[in-house]
Amino acid sequence: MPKSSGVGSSGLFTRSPANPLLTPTRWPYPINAVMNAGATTVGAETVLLCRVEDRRGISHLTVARSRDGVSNWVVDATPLLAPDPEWPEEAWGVEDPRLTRVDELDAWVIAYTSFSDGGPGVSLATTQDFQTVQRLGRARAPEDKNAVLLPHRIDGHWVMFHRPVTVVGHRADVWLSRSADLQTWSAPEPVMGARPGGWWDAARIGMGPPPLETPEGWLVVYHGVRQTVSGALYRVGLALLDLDEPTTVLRRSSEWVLGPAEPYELTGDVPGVVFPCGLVHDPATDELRLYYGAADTCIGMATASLPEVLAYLRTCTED
Ligand code: BMA
Repeated sequence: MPKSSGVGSSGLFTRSPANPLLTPTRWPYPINAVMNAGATTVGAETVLLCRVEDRRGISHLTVARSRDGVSNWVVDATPLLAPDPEWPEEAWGVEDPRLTRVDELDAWVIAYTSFSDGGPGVSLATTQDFQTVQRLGRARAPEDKNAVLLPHRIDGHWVMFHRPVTVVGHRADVWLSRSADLQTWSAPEPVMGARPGGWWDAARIGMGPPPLETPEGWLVVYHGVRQTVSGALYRVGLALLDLDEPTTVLRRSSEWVLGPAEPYELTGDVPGVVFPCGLVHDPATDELRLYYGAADTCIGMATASLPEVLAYLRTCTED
């Protein structure tokens, strides 16, 4: 048995009894699906930036707000970010946003997938109020997605994790690139790879929400994919990266900590998917709230205790 199996990897996260928190039927305008939301807090409110798939199959990003991060969601009547003809790389949609609060910019950076006939690539935008956005443009050319920015510079450079698909070998691993200005990015450096063979995260992996800074390292929540005869299974794993050198993996869960099990995770447009893009840490209670897309159809949330998550990771090895 793997070393980490005895310490409750399966009990670390608890689904909200209110799941699914957001569904297509409670949207203020007709849509096909709502999923994969970035998350943050603005004052006393939790803000989700939701990926909304319209009834053409094209995605845009719309804000939903709640006082407790669980109930009474108020959904904006119009998108915050929708494909714009001035940005042809978004022609087939904008997807899977991740939100990073960046105090140096007095703004949130939105890292999202911009999709067009060139394939999916990484784009960045900023917002100061979740009412207007300023696009920074394409940061990584196709095929690349699952980008997240760290909240502050390391050694003078912004650090962005992302998931290019390599031309040779067709691998889909997590890499990072650095930038002095959020415009020009360095050549990618490898961080964490899909595991081989029969592992739950063998087909491909990608960052979930932006890593959370903890005294023990950057806490990473990532998705891992297993290819099966009936399609892909998307599950969630954990890792810790070195605070000063985030290409260094200190710990990585051998087991997944959340996988599709509930009806709303097993039934939908893409069955068998939990896909986290948002993480909120409450410093008062040390509770983590993980927001995830379920079956590419609705949004779920699961809670965990940060001290318990870190205690679990201490029992894991680096690979
Ligand atoms: C990934 C992304 C996600 C999606 C997932 C499961 O490649 O495109 O947006 O939730 O597949 O379909």
